[in-house]
Amino acid sequence: MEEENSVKLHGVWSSPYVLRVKLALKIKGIEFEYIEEDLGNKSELLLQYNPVHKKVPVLVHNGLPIAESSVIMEYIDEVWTDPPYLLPKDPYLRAKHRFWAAYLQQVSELLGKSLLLMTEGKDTDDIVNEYRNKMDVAEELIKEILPNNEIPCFQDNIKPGYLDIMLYSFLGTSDAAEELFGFKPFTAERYPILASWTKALSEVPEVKDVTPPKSKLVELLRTMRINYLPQKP
Ligand SMILES: N[C@@H](CCC(=O)N[C@@H](CS)C(=O)NCC(=O)O)C(=O)O
Repeated sequence: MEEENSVKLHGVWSSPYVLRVKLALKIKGIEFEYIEEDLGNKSELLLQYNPVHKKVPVLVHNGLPIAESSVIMEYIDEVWTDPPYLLPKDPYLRAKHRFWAAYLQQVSELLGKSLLLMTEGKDTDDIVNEYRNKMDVAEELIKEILPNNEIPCFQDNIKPGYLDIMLYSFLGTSDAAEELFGFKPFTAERYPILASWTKALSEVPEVKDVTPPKSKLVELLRTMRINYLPQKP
């Protein structure tokens, strides 16, 4: 039988989706046991807990599995009701944060596809353009939810929240791509708000604590590239 208040997270260290859940747990101050999965040889437990997608992250709370990073973050905020809150209490602001989080999710998928194509040595011009156009819109319009147009926009100005986590989970580790491909996912010149927001997040102790080291990510991308391009190590 599961002990009361047991919190387990199945993940892989390099996953931006798993990073979201680690950040949410750390920020809320929730103790958890972390189980590193091998996606090439998924554990029976992972397949049992997430039979639909068979993906990480999966959070297991008192024996009950929850899948999908956004769903998990909302669950955490609803179950652990003490502050800091991940989502604003005001319904309109909460809707706005969810709206922008969904938008950032689309942007992060474009970045993920761009990096995958780079890893495979394929042409990325179209997808990178699409990514940058969406980033331009975020840079221009996301300030509607920044209190007094100020950065950082941490939830309640105390700790990073849901939207901060969504932003950081794809921009916070993107400098690994720069080192390997010479591709800059964002620059302070073109995206001053998003860049200073990401930088502010990277300095928060809980965030530093769970961000994978850049050198390890670069190594992983390098290995993936070698596997895709065996003739060009
Ligand atoms: N929409 C999911 C995406 C999770 C996801 O793509 N996880 C990847 C690791 S980054 C995975 O488990 N991949 C295993 C597979 O595709 O078989 C979420 O937000 O949690």
